[in-house]
Amino acid sequence: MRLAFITSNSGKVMEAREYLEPLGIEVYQVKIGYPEIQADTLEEVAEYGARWIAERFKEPFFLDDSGLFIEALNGFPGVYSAYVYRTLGIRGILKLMRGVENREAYFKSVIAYWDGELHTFEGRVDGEITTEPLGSGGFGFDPIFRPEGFEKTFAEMTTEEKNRISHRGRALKAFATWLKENLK
Ligand code: ITT
Ligand code: NA
Repeated sequence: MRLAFITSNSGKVMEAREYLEPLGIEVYQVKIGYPEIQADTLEEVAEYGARWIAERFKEPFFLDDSGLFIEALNGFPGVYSAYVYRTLGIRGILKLMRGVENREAYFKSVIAYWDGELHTFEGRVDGEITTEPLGSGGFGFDPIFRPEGFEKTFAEMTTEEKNRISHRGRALKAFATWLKENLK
């Protein structure tokens, strides 16, 4: 089976392939932009995007809306993570966090799968914001996020290591489990 992943982000596609290809699901990237509405939750953004795509794309697909939630910043950048990444970048986040003691943060992913109906899968990972960027793997905020219980940032891990514990890996795991049950 082939499944479309609607995303502009090829790092996400790499991670999804690791989970879904062993199930015999070939993931192909489709770069159709969709409106990311201003909403309070990733779920709302993902659901709106999926319904918008479903009007235009006539095969089963999934998309992923993710965000980095920093406790000391009251959850910022959260649902605004893509915009903040493009504007402030990781340097900007480190600057906002300069001198801040509480460095707790989490990543969250919501995967929305559309097969005529909407199905959503979530994952979260807790960790902390480093004081400098470390590592060159991964993408996005990976160089400044160190998951709880690890000495390395996501950018210092292989895709496989990151996937095993990450927000997206957990959402993908739930998605893969559901597909195994429901694609029979
Ligand atoms: P889409 O086309 O799939 O929406 P995007 O990169 O805009 O791609 P999101 O809106 O879901 O994706 O992501 C919000 C921001 O958070 C964006 O800047 C990403 O680079 C970043 N991000 C998402 N997942 C991440 C991860 O696993 N590690 C580091 N940064 C991540
Ligand atoms: Na996005």
